[in-house]
Amino acid sequence: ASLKRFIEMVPKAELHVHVEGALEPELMLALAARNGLPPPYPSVEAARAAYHFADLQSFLDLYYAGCGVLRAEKDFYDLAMAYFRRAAADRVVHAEVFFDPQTHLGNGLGWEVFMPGLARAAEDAAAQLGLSAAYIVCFRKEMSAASANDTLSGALPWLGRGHVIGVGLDSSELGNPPAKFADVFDRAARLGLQRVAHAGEEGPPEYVWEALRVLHVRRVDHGVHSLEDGALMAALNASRTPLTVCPLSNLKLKVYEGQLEARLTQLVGSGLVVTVNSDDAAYFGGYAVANYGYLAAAAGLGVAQVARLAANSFEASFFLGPGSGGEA
Ligand code: ES4
Ligand code: ZN
Repeated sequence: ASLKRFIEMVPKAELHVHVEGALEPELMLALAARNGLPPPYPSVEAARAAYHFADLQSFLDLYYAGCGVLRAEKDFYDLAMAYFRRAAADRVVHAEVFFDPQTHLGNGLGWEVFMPGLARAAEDAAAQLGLSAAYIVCFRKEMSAASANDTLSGALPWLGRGHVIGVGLDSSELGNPPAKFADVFDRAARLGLQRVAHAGEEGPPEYVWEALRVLHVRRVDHGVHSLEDGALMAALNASRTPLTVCPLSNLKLKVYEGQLEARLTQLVGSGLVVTVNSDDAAYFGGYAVANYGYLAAAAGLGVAQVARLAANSFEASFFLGPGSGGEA
């Protein structure tokens, strides 16, 4: 019981959360109605009942369909504010939040629709909730390097504190190794942006090596498949490159099916800078506290280890230190 209380109370930074993945079915259906769109599901219960995934792609299909209800600036404000309120209730005091511009651009929206809504939510989170927030633009890995480059161009008016502090890679991993995005990541580096990438979520350790050596990422998102390569684990340890691990996401997407608890236990014991994150909480069934709680139970953690994970989240954040997003 005291471990549960500690998990609830310890201040946390959240470093791997997709704002679109915080779209709870209640808000999804309300936005569909507000925008005169057909509801993606007949009811909240039907939406939750549909959230059973065989793998990453089967999740992404529903996630992108859900994004279709986001049409107006206020929709993005309401979505981000709902996440910040929920995160603050879990004692998240700092969040670096992914979003997928290509998805919204593909739905016919411009940057002038989604970005002011997201930015105003970050400002209100700081003022009303004491939660500092910034955004990381994700490029979708199955889309072209040219599309990623155009997306970075669209972000240029929005670089800086409380707005866009970095770039990442997300979406379909298998068959889309990171090196395709070498040039756009170089350009992001020259712009003073932080670089991260989803790698080793479903894909092999080679994709993590590529993210490190070709994209020069400061953090690896997921990275759980690094466990299969001892030299990679040693390299991540030596450079103190953090992994943003998302336990409930791995569970629901059947990463390491049957062996997940053992793998998470190994990761936490590895000495790497492991952090705990919620990824797409509305789809995977829990925000920060639920992810810490699941991991603590799965890996048999005590208060000292949970405190270490929370401390890691600040070490791994771009909030502190030279070259942090604060100066971008
Ligand atoms: C994602 Cl769990 C996950 N993996 C890759 N891309 C994503 N985008 C949103 N959630
Ligand atoms: Zn993710």
